Amino acid sequence: MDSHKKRVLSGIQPSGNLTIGNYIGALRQWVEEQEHYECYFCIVDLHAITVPQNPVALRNKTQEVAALYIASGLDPDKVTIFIQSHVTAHAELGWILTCLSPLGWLYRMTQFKDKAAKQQQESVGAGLLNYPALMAADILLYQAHAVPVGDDQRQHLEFTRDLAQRFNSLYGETFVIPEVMIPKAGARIMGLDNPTAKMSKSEDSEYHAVYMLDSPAQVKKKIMRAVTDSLAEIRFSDDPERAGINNLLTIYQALSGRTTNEVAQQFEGKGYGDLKKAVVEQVNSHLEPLQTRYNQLMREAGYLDDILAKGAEKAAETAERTLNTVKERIGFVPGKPRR
Ligand code: ATP
Ligand code: LTN
Repeated sequence: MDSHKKRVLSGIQPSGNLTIGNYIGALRQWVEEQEHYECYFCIVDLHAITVPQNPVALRNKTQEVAALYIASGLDPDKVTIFIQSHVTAHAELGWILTCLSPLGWLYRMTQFKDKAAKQQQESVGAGLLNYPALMAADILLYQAHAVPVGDDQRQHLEFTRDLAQRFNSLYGETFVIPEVMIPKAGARIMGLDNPTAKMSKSEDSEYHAVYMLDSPAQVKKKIMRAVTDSLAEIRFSDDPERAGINNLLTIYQALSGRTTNEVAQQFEGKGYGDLKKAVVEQVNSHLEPLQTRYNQLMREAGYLDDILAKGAEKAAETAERTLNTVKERIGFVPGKPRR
């Protein structure tokens, strides 16, 4: 890996089946970036347990997400892929940054408010509130210059930048201040059953999301049932009443790589059924080759474990360097950590 390249870090939680929102908003841009940056991509299991998880499902999903990274086109010879909990520096810096995070900043996070509202108040874990400090640790450990994420993560990136600046001004220049990198098309794919809410992998209603491992028939069924409106006009719009059609157009545009104008022209005067069929074709033509690679990977016993072991080793080397500097700056006595 070329050490003169700028660094990128990002991650996805193994908290369910990856959706085409994760693919369009995150994974697809990572595949582009691997050519231009020194990249670190992790599967953030420590973040996943900020809400309750079934242990067996968590283990399976963690491996599945790793395989989907590679099936989407990430090349393990070019990028470092690892499981967050395999690199203990994340939990360590996460704690240090938790101690530096003002409660006011944490309570302001919309993801915390949304996710806390979905649980019984007494069962909301403290980890859900501290989530952004751990995310900041993920990013700052690698001195990442850029963080490619969907639009919903913008606020967490602002938090990371503010916290890094706070640390730097208290203890001296230590962290690179990272930039957020949001895709131009498809930064916020909405739920098919409710196009005013973000498509999310931990939403379990049947017609909410297209999953990356859905069969062509499932994709078709879900998209043909997507909520639209009765206005019978296909155009991009930010009118909430037209959110369903806007979402389908956005998915089509992001996957086809066409411009907004090209897509608008293509569907002018067409019916909603035509648009839905075109979206089904686009989605399936992306997912089919990806699923073939996924199935091959899952058959090669040991291949994935090997990549993840090498990835953790490389990641730990980079992360430890930053962590040691941080420990020294805040006044910890140097010593060899014991496990
Ligand atoms: P959960 O529902 O478990 O919180 P999620 O589906 O929101 O999960 P994350 O693991 O939180 O997924 O996000 C992984 C990456 O995918 C992030 O960069 C996030 O911004 C992006 N992403 C998630 N959902 C969408 C979406 N609907 N549209 C665009 N990008 C998305
Ligand atoms: N919070 C992110 C997942 C995440 C992440 C990160 C993304 C955890 N650590 C570091 C980018 C960089 C989410 O998508 N919900």
